[in-house]
Amino acid sequence: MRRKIVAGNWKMNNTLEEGIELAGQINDLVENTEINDVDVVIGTPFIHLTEVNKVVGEKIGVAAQNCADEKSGAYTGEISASMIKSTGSKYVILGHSERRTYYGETNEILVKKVNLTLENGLAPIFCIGEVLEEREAEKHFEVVKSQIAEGLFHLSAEEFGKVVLAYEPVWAIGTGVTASSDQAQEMHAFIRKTLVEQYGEEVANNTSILYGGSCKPSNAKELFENEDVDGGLIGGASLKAEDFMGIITAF
Ligand code: 3PY
Repeated sequence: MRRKIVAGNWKMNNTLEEGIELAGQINDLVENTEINDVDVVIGTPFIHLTEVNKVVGEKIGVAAQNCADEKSGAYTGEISASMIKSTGSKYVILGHSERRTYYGETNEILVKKVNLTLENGLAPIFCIGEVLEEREAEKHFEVVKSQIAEGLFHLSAEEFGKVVLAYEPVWAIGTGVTASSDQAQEMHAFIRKTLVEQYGEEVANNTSILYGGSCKPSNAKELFENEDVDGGLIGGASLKAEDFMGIITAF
């Protein structure tokens, strides 16, 4: 059975001290709240990974927000998947629209990152999503399908089984606009159908597909009630422990 997952994406926020404090607050709330079988993940900047892994208990997994597209060597400023693994982290967020847009991350680069992530025993949280013009031109299904096919369909069914997908319509990121519950379900069902065609029913039914983009405590329940929405990738609302908990407990 697929897992329900609520993953925070802190983006480029929090000093080391602030990050440790926030992770501690989230951990306390998670430890002391009855949670309805949800995997909780915190996606931090690289500098936090080691310390946040020390602060959180078994109920929380830690994610990096990117990794290098090479194994090791003369790549100044880069952080490899094996380095991330060595911090005790379990996930890597890949292909976020901010990385695709601001850092020129192409599907070709993402294939290398996905492979290195999996080779190092980490689970990719692979982001996909269309921009507003693509939705207005009714190209959103086509765009999302090609992002998945070009970034992931080189994987075997067994490898794909370790991937978490996050559908984040770019027009809903940092804008305060959320996809309606129906829009989210429609796209998530389409994604699952695409996975059935490539990998069959079993793999598709076991894949967690998260929704991201202005997900907050006030709209999480409605989004998570959909059959094909298995949780959320949470931006701004993951920066306050209580808001983040409000989303985790929306299941
Ligand atoms: C958002 O909710 O804004 C995100 O980008 C989550 O990744």
